[in-house]
Amino acid sequence: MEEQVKKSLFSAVQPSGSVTIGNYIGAIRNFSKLQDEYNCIYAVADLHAITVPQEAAALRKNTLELMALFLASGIDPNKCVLFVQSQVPAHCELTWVLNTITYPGELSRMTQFKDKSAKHAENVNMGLMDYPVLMASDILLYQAALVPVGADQKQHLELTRDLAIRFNNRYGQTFTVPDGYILKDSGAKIMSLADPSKKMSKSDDNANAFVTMSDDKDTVIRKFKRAITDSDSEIRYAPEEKPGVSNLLTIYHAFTGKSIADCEKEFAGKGYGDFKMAVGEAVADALAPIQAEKARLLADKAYLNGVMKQGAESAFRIARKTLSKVYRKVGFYSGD
Ligand code: ATP
Ligand code: LTN
Repeated sequence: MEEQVKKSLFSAVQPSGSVTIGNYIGAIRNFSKLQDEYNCIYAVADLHAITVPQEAAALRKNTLELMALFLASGIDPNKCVLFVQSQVPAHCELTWVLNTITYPGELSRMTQFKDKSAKHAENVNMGLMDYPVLMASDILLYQAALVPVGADQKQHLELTRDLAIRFNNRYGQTFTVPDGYILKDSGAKIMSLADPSKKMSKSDDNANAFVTMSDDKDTVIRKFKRAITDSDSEIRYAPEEKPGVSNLLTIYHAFTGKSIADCEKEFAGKGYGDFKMAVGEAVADALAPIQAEKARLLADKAYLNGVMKQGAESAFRIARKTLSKVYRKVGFYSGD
């Protein structure tokens, strides 16, 4: 009889600043929903974070905060492997090998590289260019079949597939070729509150453009009150025509679980002021228990350290198998 083996799934988020409700809706909140169906491996991608300037103390703080947020949003460290990327050296080791089958042109044409080099013109470094190869290593080390990410990461995933196929062709079957995984309900891309034609991003210079997972109730409500809508007064979902209002409806839907149609009905005949207030309240109410749980976890550093240690050990056990196979295939002498 054939045994049903669970597929492996890998994803990561960078500890590069305060996590926004966009990161949460598009990525993090989905992670815990996948943990029963798949072998889930989730990382805090601190090696990726240093490809743009980071302050050491802030990076350490953001790493702990992101770990606590992962746990507070329902990831169970006994069901998943949850770890900090820099604590598992295999990620850098595989990156070196994959670098030798990657062409510079493949990396210099990546949209994220072009955007981030324009934004950090004073620090266009090799790490920024190599970012996608490190990301490919993350995924391939765990033989992940699926990678849940937002649409902005599609190009990186394509490169990961190309590198896996190229290595397998050159050295024999070694890596699982992964697929992207977009959850049915999470196609949602959350847009900036200040300019609904741009995605909500934690590195936006305008703090009113995003709501972070740690904003308090007053801040959340203030930011929604200021959110850009339009001069019309109809609360209707029409992303092209009414991007601001549609974005607020998407956020309301994501945090309340009500369908978009029900949300439209709920606000029929009401003004934008009431609508924005209701969205702000719904978001603040949804964030409150996550913030409380996160604060509780952050106060228990010994527990967090333990989770990270256990996670790094489990990750290392899986990663080591793939890395040994790679080292053997490329001809590194191991002594046995
Ligand atoms: P940065 O502004 O530093 O580039 P970011 O806010 O875009 O960061 P990342 O750490 O690059 O966030 O992304 C983490 C995850 O969140 C990814 O899977 C990404 O696709 C998803 N994500 C980021 N922004 C949004 C958004 N506005 N809506 C939905 N998902 C998002
Ligand atoms: N680049 C990703 C974060 C990331 C990632 C990964 C996502 C690093 N390594 C491996 C999926 C799989 C981002 O979301 N910005």
